[in-house]
Amino acid sequence: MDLPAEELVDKVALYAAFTGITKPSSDDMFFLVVGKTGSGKSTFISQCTGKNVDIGHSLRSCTQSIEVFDFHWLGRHIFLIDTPGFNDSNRSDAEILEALASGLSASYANKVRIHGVVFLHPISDTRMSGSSLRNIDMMKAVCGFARYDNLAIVTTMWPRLPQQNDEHDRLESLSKLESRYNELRTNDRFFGGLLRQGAEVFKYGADSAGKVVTHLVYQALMHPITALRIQHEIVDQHKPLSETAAGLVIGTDISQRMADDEELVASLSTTDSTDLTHKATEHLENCKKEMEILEKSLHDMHRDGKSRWEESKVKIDAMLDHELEKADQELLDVQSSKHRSITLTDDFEERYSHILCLKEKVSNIRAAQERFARYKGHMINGAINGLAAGLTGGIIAAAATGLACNIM
Ligand SMILES: Nc1nc2c(ncn2[C@@H]2O[C@H](COP(=O)(O)OP(=O)(O)O)[C@@H](O)[C@H]2O)c(=O)[nH]1
Ligand SMILES: [Mg+2]
Repeated sequence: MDLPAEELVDKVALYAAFTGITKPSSDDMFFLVVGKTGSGKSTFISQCTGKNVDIGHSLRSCTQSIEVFDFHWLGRHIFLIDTPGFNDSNRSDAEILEALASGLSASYANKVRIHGVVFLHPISDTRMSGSSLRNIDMMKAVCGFARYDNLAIVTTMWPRLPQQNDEHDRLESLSKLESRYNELRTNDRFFGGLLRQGAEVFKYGADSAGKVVTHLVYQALMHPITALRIQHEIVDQHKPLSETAAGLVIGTDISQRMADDEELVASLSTTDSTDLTHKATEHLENCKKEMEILEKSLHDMHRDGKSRWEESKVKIDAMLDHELEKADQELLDVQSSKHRSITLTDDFEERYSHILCLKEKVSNIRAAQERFARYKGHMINGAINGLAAGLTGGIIAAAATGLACNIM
């Protein structure tokens, strides 16, 4: 079983691959996985990787930041980049865009290419909710492809098992879902235009995650992507987030909300609605904070990322030290027979295998520390690319913070 410390360093290694700190091989492929919270991103990734991805069964969004997963398929090393959905209850769209843009810019600056995009959409959405539309708009703004051959739209949440006793109801609900599916495929406000521009649509369940990945691998070989629009805008054109297509979508929305709040505050100032004034003022402050995030340039994200990395580095080191100390102590106790259960059973074989197990644990943590020290060196010295290393630091820092919460 993997130790938390090892998992942590594995995460660092996957981020290092995505952001080009360690050079990927020319056969490696990187796919973005996007869609609103609860659309089934983690479930899809779990099916691909066979690994335990944090699948959200509550309203809380599990992926607070970008997370990277990997597996082998068709003889290639495939990386899936799990992204947080826009219009989420936990984080503002500006924060989500910043996380996405920092990761994608670092990656592009270090010559790692995105090979395709998986967009998940729950067919169970009875009508197109605001968050579904927002996520479609943001995907288009972030990618900005001339053609969408490298996009797989995966509809999720199709009914699973047929219920024999309510066949009539099942057929009726299926036929409703099918007509919704057809509307999604034909209406340009949804996926119509994207499909005409080369995107492919899948039904998750009837179509496996492997089929989707296979499609994207072949598309990537036939239609390689040079850059996503947001990567080009930030890295090549030096635009701040607010001037990118994705930043403009969010910025317009924030400006509208600010105008509404200002109007509300002005109308309330002469009345006695203290609570409402307080709420509107607080909301206005949050909007201003979001606007400040959008003002960030590549340089600002680099600086912030670097300082977050410095903080997280200390935290990760402390976690590794703590784990090693605990395992060392446990080993000492067992070796000196202080461990009660072992003394009581007095079973030589059991004791011997326990000692071996603990020795392996200690050596695994030491190996994790060594691996981490190597990545740390790259980040600190900017050995590969000073600019991107700082950005990567920010992303790893975000991941490390999330992991620290899980572990402690
Ligand atoms: N019925 C059904 N449930 C699903 C499907 N995909 C995901 N879920 C469930 O929907 C919830 C949210 O899925 P998750 O993968 O965490 O979504 P994420 O927020 O996009 O990562 C979880 O409870 C999943 O078990 C699907 O295709 N069909
Ligand atoms: Mg998830």
